[in-house]
Amino acid sequence: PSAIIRGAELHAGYLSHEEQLRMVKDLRALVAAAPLFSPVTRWGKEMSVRMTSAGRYGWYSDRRGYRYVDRHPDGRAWPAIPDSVLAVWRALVSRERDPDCCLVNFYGPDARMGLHQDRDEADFSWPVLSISLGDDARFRIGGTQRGDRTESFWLRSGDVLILGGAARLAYHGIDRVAPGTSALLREGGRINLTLRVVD
Ligand code: MD3
Ligand code: FE
Repeated sequence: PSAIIRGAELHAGYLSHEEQLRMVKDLRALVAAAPLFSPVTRWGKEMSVRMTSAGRYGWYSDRRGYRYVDRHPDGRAWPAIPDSVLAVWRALVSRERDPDCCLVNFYGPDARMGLHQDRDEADFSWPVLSISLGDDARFRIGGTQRGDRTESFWLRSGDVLILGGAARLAYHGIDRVAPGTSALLREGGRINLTLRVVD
């Protein structure tokens, strides 16, 4: 890794431009099979980040709360995780076990993700792997308690972040994206992929 920040392993510039273009092409097919939607929190508020998933499970939220589900809200099964994405997991995390879920987060210019923990998965000994594509984003990470001091850094297109060990249960979020900082996506914005073992 190029840096370790609060236990998070940053592989800055891990993906070449060609690899990023390949991934965006695969993600366009993914989104055609599983359209982006705006999850609603249990408080009835629409999230500013649009989402979809691939793999055995996808992440979903509505007024009943958030959970992993085996189908897209339109009733179709989630598409397979693209090989271009699996290759990153296999190189950096495991050749033994593939992830169950690839959550796709799309950030327009005003999207944000508040500070939260990811704890809906059964086994926290598996890390979460995150891939950033498109515009730069200000990422914030703290400790395992909500009140712990936080640190922020920029995530840029092609960066890979691995959250394992103590960082697996760290509070984290996206404060803002910086519009127009990348030309990778013709529509602009930012895509974050997170690969997870769910059960
Ligand atoms: C730290 N996504 O989908 S990725 C999420 O950029 C999420 O869309 C952000 O937080 C995004 O849940 C941040 C980096 C990340 C992902 C998972 C983590 C950081 C994490 C899990 C545990 C600790
Ligand atoms: Fe998260």
